[in-house]
Amino acid sequence: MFRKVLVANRGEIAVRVMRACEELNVGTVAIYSEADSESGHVRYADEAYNVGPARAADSYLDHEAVLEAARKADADAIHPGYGFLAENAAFAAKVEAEDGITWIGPSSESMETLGEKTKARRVMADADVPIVPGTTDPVTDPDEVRAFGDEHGYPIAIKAEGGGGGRGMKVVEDESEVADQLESARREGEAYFDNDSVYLERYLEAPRHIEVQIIADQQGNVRHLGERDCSLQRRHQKVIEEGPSPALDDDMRERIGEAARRGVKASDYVNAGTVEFLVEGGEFYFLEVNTRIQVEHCVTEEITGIDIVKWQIRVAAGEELGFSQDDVEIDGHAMEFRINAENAAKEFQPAPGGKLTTYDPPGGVGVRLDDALRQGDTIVTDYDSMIAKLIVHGEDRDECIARSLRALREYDIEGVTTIVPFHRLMLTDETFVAGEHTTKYLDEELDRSRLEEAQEQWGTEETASGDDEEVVEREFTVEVNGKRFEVNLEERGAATLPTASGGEGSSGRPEPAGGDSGGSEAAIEGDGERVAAEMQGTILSVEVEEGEEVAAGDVLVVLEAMKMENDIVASRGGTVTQIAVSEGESVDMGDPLVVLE
Ligand code: MV4
Repeated sequence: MFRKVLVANRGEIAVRVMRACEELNVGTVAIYSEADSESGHVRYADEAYNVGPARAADSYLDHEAVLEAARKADADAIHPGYGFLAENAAFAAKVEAEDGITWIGPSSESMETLGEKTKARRVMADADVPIVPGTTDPVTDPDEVRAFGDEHGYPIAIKAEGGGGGRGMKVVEDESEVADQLESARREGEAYFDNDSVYLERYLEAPRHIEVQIIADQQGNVRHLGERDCSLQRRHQKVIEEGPSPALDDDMRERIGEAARRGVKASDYVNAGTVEFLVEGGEFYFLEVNTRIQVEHCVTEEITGIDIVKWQIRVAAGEELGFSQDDVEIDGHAMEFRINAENAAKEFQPAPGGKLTTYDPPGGVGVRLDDALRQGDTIVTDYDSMIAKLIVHGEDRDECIARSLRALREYDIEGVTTIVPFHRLMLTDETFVAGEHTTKYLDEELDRSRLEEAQEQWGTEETASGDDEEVVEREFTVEVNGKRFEVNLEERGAATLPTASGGEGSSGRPEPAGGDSGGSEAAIEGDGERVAAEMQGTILSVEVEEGEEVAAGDVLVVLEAMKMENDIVASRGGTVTQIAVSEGESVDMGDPLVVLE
């Protein structure tokens, strides 16, 4: 077993992995960016290393910085969590090549193989796993698409080889759209994934999203741990996950689990993974493999009693799985509610960070809270709007729903807006309670006015800018047993010393870079209102032109961040006098996007 594991992540998943380490009597190392110096995962770890500034590309995603922290800490394993570097085959390969440090996760080769969508489809088809009718090789010619349409009918999904999650899919409704959509899919594939290969699938109109949890050891044992239903999504973002699925009967449950096992076994896969399927018309079809632990793994842990993260660590250390497939039993029902700092009544707009003036999570029978927060923390929203996960277990789905309502009523959060009101609404929504929602329900069917009512009834106000206490940094030289150390101390709440240049916001941190971080090149002129990026991300589209009149609420720019599409809207009417960004550009929090007079 390892002595010390570096968790290359932050927030709730970092604490979750560290808890598994603690139970295995393994030391824990955290990494943190400047934005996270006071965060919960740093508090929890035995030791912590700064890997860089707030910008993820310069800290959590910086391969060398993370590896250097592992070397400095003398860690003998790295757990990536999810997101960040969790499915980065190049980084996994670097860790595999590093003497004395083990990668806790599937091999970089498995990531490469299963990350290439057409190859994954071939592997699955060869293992007799049903795939969506389509091609297992890339297509380049519109005539290939038309021929596919003649055979299988429309609509057709054109998917990017390197895509996944919510990106890289175009839907062709009829033959007239073939050439444009094929060109658009290839262009976006090149822009976003550096890979213009695309393949075809018959488009399923309103599927459910069912995924099967897998764990495999180095001795060739592969177990499935049942399925999760992740059909309740908004713009490809999961919000509530549950298990077992209310849409599967026992026969399909058995078949989909065994299909996942066959597919993973054929891939020589080791460690934890998830096989995603689309389910429609009583059939299931392979979609893709996620080669990491997932946000929603807790649902499976609660209905099987199996600690997946501990098995990840033990399998990486060479241990054999200690249970057979027949030992895996599904007990009761569980739901996971992602507690996102977003305002569901405002198109799930990310809420500004703030001080958690009240943080009083629920408890009691069947209630699990995975977070890295305590009252008084300042919410860091540089990376992901999810601040916690509430997981609830009941003896059946009805009890799970009743218990979840009780837990959400108890969940007292003040100081930042969250989607708790949305969750309380869904637990009284007829379609969701009946388990009849599909992946399109939130985006196309739910009445938006009900979100506003829920926010009115159960929402909390955001604090203003929060009375951030002053942070004063002082440098000291200390001598211990004759050895001198230079030490930087941060004093919170102390009187601010007069500084020569100022240049820091109330937070005590430097203001976000002013557009010189790979963001807008144009100098911003004039004294109009500067509409700035609320978070780091990539410009998906610019929806206005210079000189255009806009009204309050009009979408100016769509920013892709935290795997979500975020509409940046005009707060008031005006004329667009300058556009500082263009499609595909990356921007940092605070970078100017548009100027309105
Ligand atoms: C599909 C599909 C329908 N038919 N493929 C969305 C992103 C990527 N994970 C695959 N996705 C889909 N692929 C075919 N052939 C519908 C979706 C889809 C979806 C899938 C799962 C969960 C949520 C979704 C939301 C919209 C579309």
